[in-house]
Amino acid sequence: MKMLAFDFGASSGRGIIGELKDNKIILKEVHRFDNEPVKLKNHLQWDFLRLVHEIKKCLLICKNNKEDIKSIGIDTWGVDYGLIDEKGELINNPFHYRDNRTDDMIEKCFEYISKDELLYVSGIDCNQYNTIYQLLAEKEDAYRLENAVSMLLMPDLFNYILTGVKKAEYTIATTTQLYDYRNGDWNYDLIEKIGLAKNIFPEIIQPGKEIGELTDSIKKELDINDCKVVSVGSHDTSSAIAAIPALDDDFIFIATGTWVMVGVENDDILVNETTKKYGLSNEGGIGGKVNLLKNIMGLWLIQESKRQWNKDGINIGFGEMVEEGLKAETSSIINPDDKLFYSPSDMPNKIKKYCEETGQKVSETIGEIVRVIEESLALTIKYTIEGIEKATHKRYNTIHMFGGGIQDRLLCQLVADATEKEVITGPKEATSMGNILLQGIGLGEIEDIKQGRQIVRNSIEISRFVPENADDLRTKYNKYIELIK
Ligand code: LFR
Repeated sequence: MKMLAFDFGASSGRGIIGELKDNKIILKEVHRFDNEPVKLKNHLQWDFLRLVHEIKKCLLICKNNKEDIKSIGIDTWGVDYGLIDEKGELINNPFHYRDNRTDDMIEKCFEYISKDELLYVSGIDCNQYNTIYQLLAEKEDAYRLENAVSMLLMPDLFNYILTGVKKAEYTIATTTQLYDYRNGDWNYDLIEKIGLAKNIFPEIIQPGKEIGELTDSIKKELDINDCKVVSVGSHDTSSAIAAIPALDDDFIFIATGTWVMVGVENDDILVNETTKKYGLSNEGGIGGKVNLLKNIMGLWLIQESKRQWNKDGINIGFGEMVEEGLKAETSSIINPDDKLFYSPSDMPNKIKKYCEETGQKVSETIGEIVRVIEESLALTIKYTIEGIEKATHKRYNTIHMFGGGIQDRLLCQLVADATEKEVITGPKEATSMGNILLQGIGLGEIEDIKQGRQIVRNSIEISRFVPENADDLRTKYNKYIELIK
């Protein structure tokens, strides 16, 4: 039984076939492509047509390889969306969450609702990329909203293109900051309050449900058979968490990729003074769980440094960068979440500038810069875990770390050293695995997440990192706390 997962990240996308066999899940990557935003005049936008093209290309590869695909599931990064007009057409390319149109929108939003109330009703921290601020920015060029009959978040938009069905999947809906956990539906009061039309928000569906079949037009164009499209944890973070190979319930998770998400699974949303202080969010999870987490500006800093070095003619890859970082030493620390690092442009220079302005030794070499970024990420992770432990009044002994970033053994070791906890790593392709598990649940092949996690455990090799050199980071942690004050 084969299922196809599309996993769109903010820098690349993948088409992966997952097969369930002997209580194991076998993944085969069939297509990988770049997802590079385009600056069109003044705004950073997603190349949506290209992404649809890549989906079709992948479906053709599957057809030519005679893969018998039973279903398709799509997951993407959070918060971004497209607007659909009354004829069913996409009004414009979806904006990138890093576009600067939301720069002043958080303050604007507080004209309608206080920060405290917003945090309590949405459970989500006020990050400028959240859909709520993007929609407020959208109001400044109202013609698009005036013509919109639906707002579809990215995975919902792809599902719509494939099936013609407009639905809002729960996990991705919670990233908007417009979802109301108390009613289990869109927060229509808030939507009205900020001046948006209620009817553009589609009906919410849970993960693991059938959305529809491929449209006739796609089947005809590609000459392919019927295939179901199933809702998965369509927010990539939620799919990845579904695939944690955990045997018990109490663990810290660290999802690694462009962003690093540090959190725990809870049964309900949790908002208190501590979650507010630490900037924690409650994002919709799988199987009724709510993921209390913080988004940390993760490997984005590494990706952007690489991009700059490559642009400058230094032909270095991620693996070599990690090797350089392993050999280097640094005394400097940055706050990875500083606004300075948010938008794309010369990252190594920004890091140098940050060190200079904070009176620290300026990192010069590639190794030093990689080391500064990764030690600082590990310290931010430690800080966040402290916040989570305080907020939940619990102590967690195990950390599960997964996603593409676990290939970076420097980062995994630094996390163990900084937190002084054991780190279990795997799977690397957590998001695709979670996506496939949810399709399996949707098709009745897997009972629930518990069984799904056991299947993941049977399927992968996990590695362990134990704290080795805690002293150095313990000293640096005090400096980090001073820095973020
Ligand atoms: C991770 C992620 C984060 C979200 C960020 C921007 O890929 O989905 O959860 O906050 O992307 O959408």
